[in-house]
This record gives sequence, structure tokens and C-alpha cells, in this order.
Amino acid sequence: MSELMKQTPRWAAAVCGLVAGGAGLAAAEAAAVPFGPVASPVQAVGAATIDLAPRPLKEFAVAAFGTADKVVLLVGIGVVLAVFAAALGIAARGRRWVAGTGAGVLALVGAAAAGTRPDAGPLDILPALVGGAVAYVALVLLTNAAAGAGAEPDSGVRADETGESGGLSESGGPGGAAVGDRADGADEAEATSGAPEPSETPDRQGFDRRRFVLIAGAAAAASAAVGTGAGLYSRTSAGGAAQSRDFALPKPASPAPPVPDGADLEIEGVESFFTPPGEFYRIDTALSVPRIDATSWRLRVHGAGVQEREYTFAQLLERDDIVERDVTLACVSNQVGGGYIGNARWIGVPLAELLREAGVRPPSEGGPADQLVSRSDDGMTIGTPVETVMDGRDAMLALGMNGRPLPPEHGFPVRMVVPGLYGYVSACKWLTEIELTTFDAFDAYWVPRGWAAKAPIKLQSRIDTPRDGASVGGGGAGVTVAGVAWAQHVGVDGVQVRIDGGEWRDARLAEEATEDTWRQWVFDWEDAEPGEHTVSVRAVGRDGEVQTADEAPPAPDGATGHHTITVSVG
Ligand SMILES: Nc1nc2c(c(=O)[nH]1)N[C@H]1C(S)=C(S)[C@@H](COP(=O)(O)O)O[C@H]1N2
Ligand SMILES: [Mo]
Repeated sequence: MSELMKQTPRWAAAVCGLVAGGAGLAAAEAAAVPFGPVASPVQAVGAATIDLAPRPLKEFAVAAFGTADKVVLLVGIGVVLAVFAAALGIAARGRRWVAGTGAGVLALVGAAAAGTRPDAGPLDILPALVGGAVAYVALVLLTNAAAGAGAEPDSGVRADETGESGGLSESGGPGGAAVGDRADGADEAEATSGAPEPSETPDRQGFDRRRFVLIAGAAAAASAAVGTGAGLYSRTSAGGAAQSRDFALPKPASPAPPVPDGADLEIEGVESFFTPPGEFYRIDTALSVPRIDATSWRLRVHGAGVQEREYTFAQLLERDDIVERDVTLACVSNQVGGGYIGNARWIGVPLAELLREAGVRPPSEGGPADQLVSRSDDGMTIGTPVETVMDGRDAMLALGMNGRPLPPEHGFPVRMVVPGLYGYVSACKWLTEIELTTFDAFDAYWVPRGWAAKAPIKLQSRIDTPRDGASVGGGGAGVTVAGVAWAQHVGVDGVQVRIDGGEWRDARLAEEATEDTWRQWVFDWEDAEPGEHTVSVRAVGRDGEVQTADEAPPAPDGATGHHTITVSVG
């Protein structure tokens, strides 16, 4: 029997492995549906990879792929899985224990990743185990089908396996569909195994190419259907959760100060003062956006010097101290000249007020905690200085963005916003917990990964137009150079432009909205001569700081240097 199965062509054995891997994956995804996205073994392995990846790799991924880094990661996992599955198919010809070991390894990797996610429950390992069992059964059946004849599987073992996975995924709702399809496959395989046994040239006669392609194709199609269905289902249904669209935002007791005319210069190519919804950068470690039911959401506030409290979403919405503010968020990973920055109108609960209610005092008033640790639904931890949060700036628990409840990808139902601090030390999305502690006692997520525990946003400026490398028509008409500059919670008092390393010349500043928002600027380069030129920009802060030319990478606490572009004037 083993001999016979080893005659299966390598390509067919590889296809067996691939299809079985796909079937296992589809079954796992289907079984994960009732447990939510964390339980999806692929998502979990991806998330674990993100957490375990060394900093340079992560930086490379963000730099090279930007916000597509997660897609690239998932594709990468898919490729690794496919190679493994194909190799397993070849190695498992006639050796059921190899199939079992290979599928077991995959199941264990998936289960380990899913079970160790910070937001994992004990049941979250089930989908990976279901997937492994289905992959094993599918591989054995397909290999038998490919071998054509005589490969009567040990029916006892197989019945057990099929029965077991059926039981598991029945409890997992739609997961049952995957097993049903696989059971059909079993029937077909058995029919195949009843075929007359070839004797002399088993690989020629024993391998019925057409039949194999049909069976494998049917199994692949069924897996694809189940997997896609499961993916779509878990993406579109939030399990009846109360979502963004179900809430009206409260009227702020303190509305945002009006944005002065002239804060937006409306120059073509310059990012608008308010970042258009949908264009706001998104940076987080969440492979799938947490879908939180706002009606069961709670915020727990506890720790050193706090009378422990819990808030519901409704309680936050009903407060009479709601504020509305324009704040420019920025990511520490932003390269000089990069786009990981955006400006929005936020509405929310003043964080300092809420903390005072719970008895919190900043260190300057003798409070025992100097670090506020915010935790998210997906296990992120972010550390913020208590002193900063309570120094009078508009730190808030944001409930809304640009006049609407927070979009899921920006933290629904509640996130933090603290003017002047990079996102990774302030802007916790999908917030569920606030703990008052010390910087000595706790390192937040990014700190052991090589990023600074404290990170105020650095003075920066960017040229939006012309684009680097652009050819601009001169013709004596001059060239408009324009962009944005920021120094959140300090304010921008000047922007200067330098051509070809010459003198710094003042740009014209747009009206300032607030010191917490970025500021546009424009420079009319009237004496632009034809030819290649470099154009640099620097900002001056209200505190007198002049933006440094020293070039520093984003890690550990934010990039510095002048944004410099090359243009060719025609
Ligand atoms: N839960 C959670 N919150 C998070 C993060 C994260 O990975 N998980 N990333 C932070 C970082 S690094 C930044 S820059 C901001 C980005 O917020 P945005 O995606 O809404 O632009 O969110 C912060 N909040
Ligand atoms: Mo960030």
C-alpha cells in the first residue's frame, strides 16, 4: 500500500498538500467565526509575528510597505504555509504519520499563537485544532484518492478524526459546513478506493489524473467557498454589536474654537487643514480591527492613588463637560517628509477632569503615580506621563472624530488623544482600561522593543508641493513652494525655506488655528532659475527652537532633519 502511494506523482502529492492545507485553513477560519477575529489562527500568527519581530524588521516593514505592511505580512504567511503544505503533501505519500505530524505542527503553531494573544480566551485555541484535524483528514483522503486504488484507509482512525472535528465545529456554528464538505470528500475518496486495483504499473494505471483533478478541484473549491464565506461573515457582522452608526454624539459644552479663515491656504498639492476622513493615517498592531459592542463596553480606572471606577459608554456620552478640539496626531514612525500625521476635530471627555473625579493627583501635587497606562481591547499598552495629561492641555477620551463617532479603525468606541505626544505614548485606541502606576514599575508595549518611554512630538515641517523630483514650469512666473509645519502644544512661529543651500528665507504662515494643530505655509520662489535645485524647509517653534538639521531615524523617539526635495525648473 505504501509503495503504491509513493507512486503518486510529486506534483499531485504537492497538490494534495496544498488543497489539504487550504481545507484546514478554511475550517479553522470558519470555526473561528463565533470566537471573533483573535481566534483566527492566521490573524493570530500574524499578530504574534508582529509582536515578536525585531525592531529593525518592523521599521523596515513600515517604511517599505507603509500602511500596507499588514497585507504584506498576511501574504507572507500564506506563502510560507503554501510551501509547507506542498512539501508535506510530497513527504506524506504513503506515510500517514508524516501527514499527522505536519498537520499537528501547523495546529500547534496556530493554537499557540491564538492562545497567547493578550485578549485570548481558553477556547481561542479550538479553531487551530479543528483546522489541523481537517487538514490531516483531507490530506489522508486526497493522498488515497491520488494513489487511486488499494489505499483503503484505516477506517477506524478516520472515523474518529472526522467525528472529532465534526463535533468541535458543530459547537462552532458555521464551522460545521466545512466538515460537511470534507465528509463528502471522504465518500468520494472511498469510492475511489473501491476502484479495481492496478498491479504492474501502478503509477501509470493507478493514477487517474482526471479523477484526481476533479476531486482535488472540488475540495479546493469547497474550501475556498467556506473560507471566503467565513472571512466575509466575520468582517461584515459585528455579532449584533452596537456600532458607530448607532450613536449620536453629544453637544459639546465647550465647542472647538472656530478655525480662522486663512488657516487653510487651499493650495493645490498641500494636504488640507482637516485631513479628509478616509485619508487619515492608520498605525496599529491590530491585524483585524477590533469590533467592540459599545453597549457592553466598560472603562476601568484603577491603580495607585485612585478610587477605582468603571464607566459605561452611555455615562461618558451623558457627561456635561464634553469638549471639542482640533488636534493634529502624529506617529513616531513618521520619516522626515512622511505622511503619518493627520489633523481632525475630536470630541470627548476631558481626561484630567475624569482623573480628578477618581482622586488622581499629578506628581507635582504629591500623587503617587507618574505613569498613566492605557490598555486596549486588543492588548496594546501605552504609557503617558500623568503630569502631562493633567497640565491643562486638552487631553481627552475621544468619542468622536470629525463630527461622527470614532470609525472602528480609529478606536471605536473610545480612544485617548493627548496634544503634543506621539501616538504610541498617548493615543490608545479601543481603550478599555486606565491604570495609574509608575514608569519604574511598568514598561508599555513599545518600550522593551526599543522605543522611548516618553516621547513629545518633535518640531517638524514638510514640503507638500512641489513633489520631490517634480519638473516645474518656471517661465519667469515663479514656483509656489508650500506645505505644513507642526509643533503640537508649542505652536509654530516661523517657517523658512532654503534653495540650494543658500540663505534661509521666511515663508508666509497660514493663520494659526491652535497651538495643537499643524500650520500651513507658502513660499513664493520668484527667482527660480531653470535647472535642478534642492529645496529645504525648517520650522521655528514658539519657544524659539529652530528645527534641527541633524538627521535622526524614527527610533527611539522621532525622526529629525530637514525635509529636502529636488526639483527641476523648466
Ligand atoms: N490599541 C492600539 N492603540 C494605538 C496603537 C495600537 O497599535 N493599538 N497605535 C498607536 C500609534 S503608534 C499611533 S501613531 C496612533 C495612530 O492612530 P490612528 O491610527 O487613529 O491614526 O494610535 C496609537 N494607538
Ligand atoms: Mo505611531
